[in-house]
Amino acid sequence: MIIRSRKLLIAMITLSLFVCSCSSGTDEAKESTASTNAPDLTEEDQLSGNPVIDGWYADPEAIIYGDTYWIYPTYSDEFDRQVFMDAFSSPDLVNWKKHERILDTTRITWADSAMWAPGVISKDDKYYLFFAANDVHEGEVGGIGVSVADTPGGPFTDLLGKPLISEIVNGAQPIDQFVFRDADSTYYMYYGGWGHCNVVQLNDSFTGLVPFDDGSLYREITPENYVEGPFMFIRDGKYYFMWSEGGWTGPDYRVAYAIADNPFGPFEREGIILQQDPEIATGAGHHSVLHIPGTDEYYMVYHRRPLTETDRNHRVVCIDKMEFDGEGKILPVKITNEGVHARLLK
Ligand code: FUB
Repeated sequence: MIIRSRKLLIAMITLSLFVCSCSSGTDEAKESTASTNAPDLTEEDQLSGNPVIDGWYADPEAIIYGDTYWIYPTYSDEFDRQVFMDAFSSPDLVNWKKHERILDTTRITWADSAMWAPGVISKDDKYYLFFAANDVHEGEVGGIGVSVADTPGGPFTDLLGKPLISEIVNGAQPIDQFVFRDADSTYYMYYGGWGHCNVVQLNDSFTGLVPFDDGSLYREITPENYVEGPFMFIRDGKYYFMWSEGGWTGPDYRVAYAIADNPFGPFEREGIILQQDPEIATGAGHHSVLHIPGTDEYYMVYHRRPLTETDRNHRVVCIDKMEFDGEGKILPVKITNEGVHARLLK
């Protein structure tokens, strides 16, 4: 269990003040006095800190299952070492538990590397994890797969025994899938790298695609500047479509968005809402959005690169508040070292 809290920080400050003002007594006694004297902060005063989880991880997909937050990230390492996925769960956004190897290539026979960007959703008491594998190019084996489990922490097993999408359609590499449940319970999947984004409709069992009215299976919806990492949510009946721009290996990777009346757009670019801050971190992008049901509270969960790092894989998962103005436009997210306050779901 990783624990970071403002309470602990204040206790440490109190301890150092106490140490400075005392000329006698054992270290043990000082410590115990310090913690007894720490202000009695409520749970909400605890802060997550950023990064919220330890280790090199990227492309976080955050979701709420019951009274628990989950983060499913890419393990950020060289492609040939990306042969598994871990997940993280938390009751409050502050204390996170690691679930190791919820999915790995021993259970996905056609995948051998580059397991990227989980897209997760639950349906009919099952938990689904869509993933990309093999960094697939034309004519190669790989692409977007579907795995399923009985619990959010897995183990996830291959639903199809082969990729759901392996071909390059409309120039989109089959990676970075996001599964979206529309208001009418239709399931769509947005996906695509290499600067192109497609949407497909999933069948009821997630084993195949449903043709659109015109008979096509794939519809390109690429907005201006789109590179990869699509995400969609509905607020007040409007469709918010978000994506990453720039190169994921560089400092100016960022997130932009559009608002539409329907899941197919057109998606007119509103502007950038997440980017690097020279005081905090670079390469902030490939995000997901957490919404607390029944409230107007939103969080952006994303990856970024610490200022000390230039290695492309040295990416960490962070969380910050996301807010709207009175007209429903998303305000630029301030990336922080503090993260967010504890937020129980119960
Ligand atoms: O983590 C591997 C790739 O990097 C993802 O698929 C892209 O979105 C980028 O974040």
